[in-house]
Amino acid sequence: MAAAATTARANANLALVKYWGKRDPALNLPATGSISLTLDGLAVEASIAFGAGEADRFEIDGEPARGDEAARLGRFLDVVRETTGRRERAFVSTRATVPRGIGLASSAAAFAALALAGSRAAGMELDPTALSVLARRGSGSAARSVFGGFVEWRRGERADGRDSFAEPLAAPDHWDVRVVVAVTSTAPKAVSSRDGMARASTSPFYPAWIAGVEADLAEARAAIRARDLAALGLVAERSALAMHAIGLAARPPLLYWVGATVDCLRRVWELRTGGTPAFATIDAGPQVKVLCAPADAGLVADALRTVPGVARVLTCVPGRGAEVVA
Ligand code: 2P0
Repeated sequence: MAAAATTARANANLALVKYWGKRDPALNLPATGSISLTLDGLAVEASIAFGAGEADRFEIDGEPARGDEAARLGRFLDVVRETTGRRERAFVSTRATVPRGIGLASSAAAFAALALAGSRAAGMELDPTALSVLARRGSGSAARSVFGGFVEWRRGERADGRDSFAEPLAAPDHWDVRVVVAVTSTAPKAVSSRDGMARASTSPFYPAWIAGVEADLAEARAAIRARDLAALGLVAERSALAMHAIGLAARPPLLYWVGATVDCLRRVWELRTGGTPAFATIDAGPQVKVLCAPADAGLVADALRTVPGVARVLTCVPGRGAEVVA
């Protein structure tokens, strides 16, 4: 008989110092450390029930998962079984609170929720470090979404990845900041993060990126500790632009931006020139995310809304880590 499902929820996270490239693609071991902020509301709920039939079944947003997505969920379920010792087949479903494929409903939230739901459904209470290691196997950035607030994912040195997990740097209530997100395109992205990262190694700029990340991490940690928005904003903007510069010089080139991405970036720089501390970051897609103070979020949102091509603007606050909800 099928066991009752366990459901967990996790939020997406925004990388302030980016994860871009792997030292081991099979285990999602990163080439460098990274630092993120977990964002409230950009959540995925995942349910897992073991003993649910002859074969694994997967559902995403109410539809049966197919092809690559089903295969990826199946591989992750195998990792959950390997970690917990459960052997039965399972029914897995995920539901995002934001539209998929626009660079916001991330695999980070999904695999952090799946790691928690899967381990609990299997009867295991993993400590946060082990949970982060498990989530990382589904998607690298999911290691960070296990935790709320400001989070650092350590690169680790071991070949088996046991020392490559995330840790909280500061709780969500340590520092009240806002992230204003400008959605510039709702088209599914042409190149996945996974493929984009693989291509990064063909760029002559990649070694320079690797060489600079430790200094960025140290600056970001100090800025978070001191609640220094300008210091954190500048390092986050620099990390994002350097990550995208790697792609421009890759072979073949990789550019995630659309025209409105550039216009939003310029609008943020104009705001700064005008005295509003606002700082842009961009992930593996065309959306622009702007870090600012709560008092400036309305002004920043209004400024981005008037950029031609911006379909939607939403404002996020720091969010909690993964939690069991049922
Ligand atoms: C990050 N990104 O640090 C970086 C910046 C996108 C740009 O982590 O292959 O979905 O599953 O480990 O975690 C997105 O990549 O990639 C990502 P996999 P993931 O947030």
